[in-house]
Amino acid sequence: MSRASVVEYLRSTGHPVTAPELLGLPATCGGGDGVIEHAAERVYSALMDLDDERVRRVIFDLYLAGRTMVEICDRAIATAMHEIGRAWEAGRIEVYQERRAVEVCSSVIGELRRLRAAPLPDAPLALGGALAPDPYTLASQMVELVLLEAGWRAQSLGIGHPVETLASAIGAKRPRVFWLTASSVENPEQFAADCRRLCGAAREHGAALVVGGRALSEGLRRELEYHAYCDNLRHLTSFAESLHLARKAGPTQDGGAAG
Ligand code: B12
Repeated sequence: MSRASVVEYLRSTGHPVTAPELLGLPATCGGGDGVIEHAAERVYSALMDLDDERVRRVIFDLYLAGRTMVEICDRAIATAMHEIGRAWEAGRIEVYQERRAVEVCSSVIGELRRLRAAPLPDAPLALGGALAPDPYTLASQMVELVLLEAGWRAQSLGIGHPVETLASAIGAKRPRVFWLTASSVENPEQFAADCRRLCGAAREHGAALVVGGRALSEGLRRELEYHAYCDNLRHLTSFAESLHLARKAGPTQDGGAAG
């Protein structure tokens, strides 16, 4: 039995985890109540203390208690990062604490990804990332994670891309969904032109272009071309689910290119 199946079994049955370290989880994890409401505060406090193990414990406790990747990302990690932004702005925390927080969250997201079973080879493909010069990394990693959870073959291409290389990826890999994260937009006109280019590539190759991120104000969104905009990851999974359902109901059942 794979590690992913054991973890999935424990989550679905609520069985106590007796030796979490054998599963590569923090030694003291498994006793959490799974309450999501105060999770962001706990993550924030552990991040600020530079207590990596406590961050992992809070997150894996939530996961073992049956919380979804969407809840963990939207409500625990992202909310803690938003609070870090406010604290940095108010001068209550140091830059090194903010930078370390990104490192630790990125690593925990990677660990969560490895806890999932590999997607089915015929699952629909989703690719995405961010355009240069947007330096924000966590959002695209989270999108990948929640789409994996939703049964997609999701792969984040990372950040710092010239638009042409993302358009090439759409043409070469034919994803069913292509996501674009926009956390920082320096030049709105250039961004709108890039988005048009990506939407054109998506249309040509049968993909849906999904956009999201804090930089997409209502004003900017009006200037953009895309197929769906999502405020958060919960909205993304609903959208992804609707595509899945449409695909199941459609005439072809193959797992290949979008259409
Ligand atoms: C970490 C951080 C940085 C790091 C990022 C490093 C990295 N590797 O990612 C670095 C050092 C680069 C940085 C730089 C700066 N930062 Co900064 N940063 C942050 C911070 C604290 C966290 C960002 C983060 O990871 N959030 C977690 C993500 C997951 O949350 P999210 O973006 O909201 O995403 C959620 C949704 O929007 C949605 N979503 C997002 N994208 C997508 C995409 C799709 C397809 C979908 C479906 C959904 C979706 O789902 C996510 C989960 O719920 C934020 C605070 C904040 N509010 O986020 C400030 C913040 C964004 N930064 C800020 C500032 C001021 C700066 C700097 C100008 C600081 C400076 N003087 O240099 C520079 C600007 C850099 C630039 N070119 O834009 C301000 C921006 C204020 C403003 N008015 O715009 C913020 C808000 C802090 C604050 N409160 O003042 N920053």
